[in-house]
Amino acid sequence: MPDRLYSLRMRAERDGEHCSGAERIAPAAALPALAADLVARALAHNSGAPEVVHCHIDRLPGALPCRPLPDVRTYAVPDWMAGRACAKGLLLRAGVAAPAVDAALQLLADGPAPGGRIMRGAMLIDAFTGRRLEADPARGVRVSRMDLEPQARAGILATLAAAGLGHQRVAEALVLAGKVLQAPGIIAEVCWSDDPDYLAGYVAAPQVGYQRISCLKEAGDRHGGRALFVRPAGLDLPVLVDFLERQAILFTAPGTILPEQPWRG
Ligand code: WAQ
Ligand code: MG
Repeated sequence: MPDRLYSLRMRAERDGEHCSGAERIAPAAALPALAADLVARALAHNSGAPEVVHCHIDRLPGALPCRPLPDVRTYAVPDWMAGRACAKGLLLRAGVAAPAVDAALQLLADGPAPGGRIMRGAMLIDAFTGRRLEADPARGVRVSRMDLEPQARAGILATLAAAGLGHQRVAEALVLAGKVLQAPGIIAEVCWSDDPDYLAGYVAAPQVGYQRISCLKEAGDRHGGRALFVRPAGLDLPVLVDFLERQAILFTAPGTILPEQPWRG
């Protein structure tokens, strides 16, 4: 019987606004060092010192579902405006209606929480109307309880690094998008960081996987976030939110990693 695994969740805030967060799954023996790492990360985050750091550990059920990570493509764009056009094209291709794409990209650009602030979680957006579905527009839905499988972790990170994708943000975003793409009723996700120095982002969709876009915002821009587009027909919102927030999932292998290509619209 393998060791039971635990979910470790960290998130930091200041003045009620999200600063940073992380999601890990690990055996008990790894938790003290991992918790110390995540607390150090919360305190060192370049958005400034947090006021509150939440660290939450809970034990997971015995057998967790295991999946491969999504395939990865990278589209090279000359600047953030071309990047937004690329994101729009990829979202339309995934089946999101134009008004929903435009509404989501505008919200991410302006700050999707009330007052133009950063959200703690993701927006849930009706893929046809663009209407927001999450109960609390400041909190959003926090995708939680997902990680690389502990035994497979080093190998997957080495594969990503060998493909030029060694930045910690890439692995974390791939794991998050990997879980989102398994969720019932999801058509696509779009994301860029709130970090003013990290300009790449992605559009993920079930048929194509994780499509990186080399630049989605201007250097120095503190806005960012995530929008998950949901098919309204047959939607069971509580089931979807429970899956995203509570159902644990592990990733055991990398997907196919394709070479960078220019975006040709
Ligand atoms: N669940 C839902 N939303 C989240 C979560 C989560 N677990 N973590 C972060 N967010 C939202 C929240 O609104 C953040 O402000 C926003 O996403 C951005 O988070 O391939 O680093 O951690 O080069 O700043 C993507 C591209 C990087 C990586 C994304 O996001 C690549 C990134 P950040
Ligand atoms: Mg961030």
